[in-house]
Amino acid sequence: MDMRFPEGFLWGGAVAANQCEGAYDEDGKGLSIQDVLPHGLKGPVTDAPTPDNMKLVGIDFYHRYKEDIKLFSQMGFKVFRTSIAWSRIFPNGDEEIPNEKGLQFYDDLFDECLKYGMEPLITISHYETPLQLARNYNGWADRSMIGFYEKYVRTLFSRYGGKVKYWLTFNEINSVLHSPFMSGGICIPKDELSEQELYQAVHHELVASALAAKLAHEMMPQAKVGCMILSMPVYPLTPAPDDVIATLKIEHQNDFFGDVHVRGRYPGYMLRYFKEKGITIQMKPEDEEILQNTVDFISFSYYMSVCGSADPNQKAGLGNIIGGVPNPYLHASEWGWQIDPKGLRYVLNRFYDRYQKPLFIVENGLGAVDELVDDGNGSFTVWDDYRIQYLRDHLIQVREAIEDGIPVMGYTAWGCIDLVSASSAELKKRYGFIYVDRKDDGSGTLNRYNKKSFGWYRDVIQTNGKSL
Ligand code: BGP
Repeated sequence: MDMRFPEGFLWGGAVAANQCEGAYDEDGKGLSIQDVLPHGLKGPVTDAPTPDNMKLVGIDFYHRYKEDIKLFSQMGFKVFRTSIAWSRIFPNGDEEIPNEKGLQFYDDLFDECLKYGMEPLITISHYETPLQLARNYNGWADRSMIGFYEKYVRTLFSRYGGKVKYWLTFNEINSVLHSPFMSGGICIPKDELSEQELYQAVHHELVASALAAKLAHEMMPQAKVGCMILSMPVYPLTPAPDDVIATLKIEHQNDFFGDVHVRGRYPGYMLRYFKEKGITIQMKPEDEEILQNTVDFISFSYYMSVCGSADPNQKAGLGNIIGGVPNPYLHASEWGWQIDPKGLRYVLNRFYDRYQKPLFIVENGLGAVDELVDDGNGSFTVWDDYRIQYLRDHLIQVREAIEDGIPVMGYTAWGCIDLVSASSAELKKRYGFIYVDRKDDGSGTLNRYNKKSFGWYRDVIQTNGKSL
């Protein structure tokens, strides 16, 4: 098979503002929920930022973005995915006037990308709800969030419409079911939160997402808007029909989000679920119509697959926010995430069979402990052959899916530069092609070093996949 990818394939990398920018209180930025998460995510949120919170400094991307974008350009990135920190634009989330310094920062960042011919791919909300919206309104549990989000989105579209073509409405929108605080700013502890409240919050996000698609199409005719879904294929643990149906039900929990974004209405299996659970979603008369503003493409993260089983004794293993029963045929990463390259081909096929929309892989990668070593000539590097292996195996499956006839728009490797992990809030779980000298005790120069994978990815991009 010719390993070359289609012409114009958008190769690149992805980060999120809260995991790399740092500068948590600079230039008028307000606090976000990330600024009060405890170190290592162990324990309740803190009242105020504490110095052991790795996100406060991150990798100092806020001050070093020029150096970093230059390094990305040396790898030949065609696209760079990042998010906008909502609390830089509206520090409390609900003020009238946006913060000009925050707006200026992203103007400068996007200009820097465009200077190197790199398209910005922007996540509007990536686990960064302004803290005051969480504290005062309970985040997405409250309908007023739709209005605050709308205002934020209008501000972004009118300011950056000429610079940003690709927009994602919410990072991993389905994760709010599993991580209501981080994903939705909902302050009620998870075990006290009812499904009624949770699905009401989901409804608010879905309406907000559709509203963003509507506004984008009205305000920026050139723009393409995507939903962003945490994808995780679920295979039946056995061929027993009960396991197959149990698997279908787990899949439906995720399909629900893509279905609404693409079909513009609630699917029957969800209406049945709500009925059986006694859940009544409060809707405004206009909601049905708003939901019909569907997305142009589907983007997703992919790290692992899981199994589904009807047996309640099967225990869920570790995973990317959503866990699941481990697959006996797969090996796991150091963090217990089961590595399954073929699952990526499967997921691409499944999304396309279901929706016939272009697909964008906006997160994929291996989180690992890296060791920076002296190469003997006074320079330092990381020999991350394990990361190259992981990425190569997954990209081969992307190529297979393209061969299956799937329109894949692009691929942005997650954490293209080391950053603070979302699930563990630590820096020792590294994904990057670029090593950042910062440790979890806060020490380090913040200097950047290219890993072995840096040159490997540069060659992959340069040859459009042929060198894989
Ligand atoms: C996704 C998030 C990212 C990212 C990634 C890797 O769930 O969208 O923000 O961090 O997973 O996860 P982690 O950082 O927990 O290894």
